[in-house]
Amino acid sequence: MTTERYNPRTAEPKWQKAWAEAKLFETQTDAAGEKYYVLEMFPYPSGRIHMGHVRNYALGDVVARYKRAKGFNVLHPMGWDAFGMPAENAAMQNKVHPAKWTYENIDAMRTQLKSMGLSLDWSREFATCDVDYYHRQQMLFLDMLDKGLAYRKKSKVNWDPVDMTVLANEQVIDGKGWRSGADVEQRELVQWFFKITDFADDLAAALDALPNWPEKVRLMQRNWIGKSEGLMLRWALETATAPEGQREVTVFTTRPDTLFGASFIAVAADHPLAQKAAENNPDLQAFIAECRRTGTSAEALEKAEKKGFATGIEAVHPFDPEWRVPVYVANFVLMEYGTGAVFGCPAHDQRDLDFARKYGLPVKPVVLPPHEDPVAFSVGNEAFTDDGTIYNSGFLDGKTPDEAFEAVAERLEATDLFGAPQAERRVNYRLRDWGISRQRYWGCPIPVLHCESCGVVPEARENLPVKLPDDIDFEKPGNPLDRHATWRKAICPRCGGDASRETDTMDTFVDSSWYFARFTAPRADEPTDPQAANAWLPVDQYIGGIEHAILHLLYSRFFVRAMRKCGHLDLDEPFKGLFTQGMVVHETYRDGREWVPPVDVRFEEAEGARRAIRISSGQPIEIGGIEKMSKSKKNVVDPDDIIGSYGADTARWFVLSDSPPDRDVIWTEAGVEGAHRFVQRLWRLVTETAPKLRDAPSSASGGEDDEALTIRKAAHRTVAGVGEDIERLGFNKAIARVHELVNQLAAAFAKLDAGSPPARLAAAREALSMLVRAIAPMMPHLAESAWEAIGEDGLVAAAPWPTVDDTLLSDDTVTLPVQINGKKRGDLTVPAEAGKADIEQATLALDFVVAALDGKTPKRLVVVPGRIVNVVV
Ligand code: ANZ
Ligand code: ZN
Repeated sequence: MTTERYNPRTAEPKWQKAWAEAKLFETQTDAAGEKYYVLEMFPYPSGRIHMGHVRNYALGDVVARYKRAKGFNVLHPMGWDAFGMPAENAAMQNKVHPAKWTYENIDAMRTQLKSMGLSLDWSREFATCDVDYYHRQQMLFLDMLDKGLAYRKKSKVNWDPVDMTVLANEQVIDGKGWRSGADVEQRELVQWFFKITDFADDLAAALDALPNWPEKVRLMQRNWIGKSEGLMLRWALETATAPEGQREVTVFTTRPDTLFGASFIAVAADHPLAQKAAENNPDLQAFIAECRRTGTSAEALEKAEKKGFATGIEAVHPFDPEWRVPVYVANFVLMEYGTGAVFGCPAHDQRDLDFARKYGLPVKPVVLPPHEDPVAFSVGNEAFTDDGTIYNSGFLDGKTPDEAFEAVAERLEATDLFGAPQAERRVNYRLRDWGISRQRYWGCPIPVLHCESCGVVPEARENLPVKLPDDIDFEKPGNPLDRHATWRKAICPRCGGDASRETDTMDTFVDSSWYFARFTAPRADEPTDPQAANAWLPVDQYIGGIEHAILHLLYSRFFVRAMRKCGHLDLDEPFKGLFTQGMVVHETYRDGREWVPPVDVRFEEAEGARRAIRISSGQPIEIGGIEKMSKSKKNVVDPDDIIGSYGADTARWFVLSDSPPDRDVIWTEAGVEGAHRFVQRLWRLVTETAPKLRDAPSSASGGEDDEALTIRKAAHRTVAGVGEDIERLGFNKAIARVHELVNQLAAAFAKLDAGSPPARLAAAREALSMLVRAIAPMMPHLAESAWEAIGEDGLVAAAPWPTVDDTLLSDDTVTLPVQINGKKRGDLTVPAEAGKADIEQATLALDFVVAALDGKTPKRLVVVPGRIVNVVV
């Protein structure tokens, strides 16, 4: 009998259309079933989807389809993170309007995503650059302004004088603007901020309530928030050395236990004491100016050489009025952290040690490492930062650092200095408020006005949205909104006088901080419909790249807290489960200094080695390392090409099958071909078996037929295992099970004919139907074609997950690895009591063994019951 090959090019569009027409994936909030919200991080509309998207969306789609089959009311939406610089760059380079560029890209990428057969609710689609969306974002902004969660303050920024814009720290490379290459300046600008620090404690503490997040992401967030408990400690200044009017300096320290090891005080260049001291000191003024030229970021300071300037001021040790320590201005102290002043204890802090060695300051150890001799111990060029026993420290001697911390805190809290306690406990956070002002066009306008008489005035709600003007020019650098002829002119909603619009737009991270909430009621007049938001949120499973582990997730966590305060939803956390997928990587190819794309490469086997030949030149080229697919190394494979030649199911199957989803997957042509062969094999199995089952009884019981029971057990076990694997996001394991089941069924079905016992035919029919439903989340199109071929009703995408008969799961079979010439090629599952002869026979029926033998008899067949089978060909 001949069967036609499965043709994804006709089948896939057909099923996509059928799903769309049946509105299968359009979700109603009040539909039956427990809610399940699965979301993949929405894409930036760069123009085309890449393999990373394919992997991300395939992962989420398996979960969505599986949960739907399990009876959940599944929300699986898609949209576009559509504001941002690339659209403006395109406008500058290609003279195309950012909106046109963005929406054309969205159209192209939507078509691509649809060709993947994703079970998305497209009726909820939006782009963050839609007026409808940013209108609601402006409403949120005004609410946050009301609640004191948005405010303006002066802050230091990296200013690119050529592009005339503020740059993020990451956009400053070696002190130069990433695009312009110009020397970046530090400027003070009035900027808008969100008060994320209001929630610092909760954002850190609530991480413990997120067990379904990767531990490493929680750790990264915790470090980013950087909670530290310490003391605000006031030091008196020696009057004779202090600038006029200055009598004390307050430091923030987390190590008051090391106070007897203090050897200097250092303050930031912008600290008021430094400013005062510099008034009559040009050298200090010059030093301060030099400090300001280093970047603002903590990383920049970390890398810079530690430098200080002795001010001549002396501070009095809190525990000894005779003991004086010198005060320095130092480039490594950040004005924005703590108090902008520290005391240095060189023996127990590496930075302080480097500084002390450079300026010849004392290094007195006060924490003795375990098992060290107090007389002999000294610190060389490495500070001792671990735990030990306090010594050289008067009343603290013999205590642990924690005990000493307490003792110092208690004593200094009770000590008076100029009429107030000398120390106070303080919790400090590394987290800073979130600066959201961007001097860009393609972003959400901040809806406020500047009025000459009223100052900063929020735009009236009824005047929203503040729409971006369409007529803009990108001829000159800087913010096009600033130089627009009329857009800025507005009327003050408070006094009716002339006002001008704020021209800053919001950081695009704002757009992505609440989109998951908008999806729950995408057309609501208010930013959310609180009922829908509370019904759907939190997102049960969020899936995306680890590159968003910190900012995007933290900002979203802040947003649900802010939105709760404004009454838009009532929710602790936005994402209950988080999964960060690995990258898609590929070999690189090099022709001299030129990178060669995989499509221009073919391979030859020469002397047992694999050689790469450049197709266009016929010349051998170098095979490089396996790296993340990137345009710069040209090691990219276009999803369109793969879907065009093999179909979406093959692409989905391959990205899901090859490695655990949190690891990188290596894209290989051979792997894709293997996936495609499997698609065809499944199709053959279904279409060759279906006709034999036409008269099979519809209910399978197994009965007394052993073979029927074996078939049923295999199917039920596989489905149970696949379900568990999908729940745990172990897709590669689920796929391995399907492979095994197909091997078993192929062997069993080959022996079937219309005259086989009815029980066996019924078991086969049941197994086939279960197999089709088990692959449906991963290969939804092939599954539909197969569903139709076996004569089932309706769409498999709407069919329930097969019910597993637990009595068939008991473990009286064993699975043995099967090797061919010593290399594992597959598995064999046999009844636990199977003897050597049974196992031999079953091995020889495995189709990969049949293929390897190619009609010959094996040289040897080694069976170790319960352990392994080896076929020597
Ligand atoms: C004395 C000391 C002794 C310190 C010692 C450390 C080790 P975390 O944990 O990150 O909060 N520090 C405080 N403010 C600073 C600023 N504005 N710029 C640079 N450094 C600053 O770090 C707190 C510690 O970092 C503080 O404790 C202070 O140095 C320093 F053996 O005080 B410590
Ligand atoms: Zn006014």
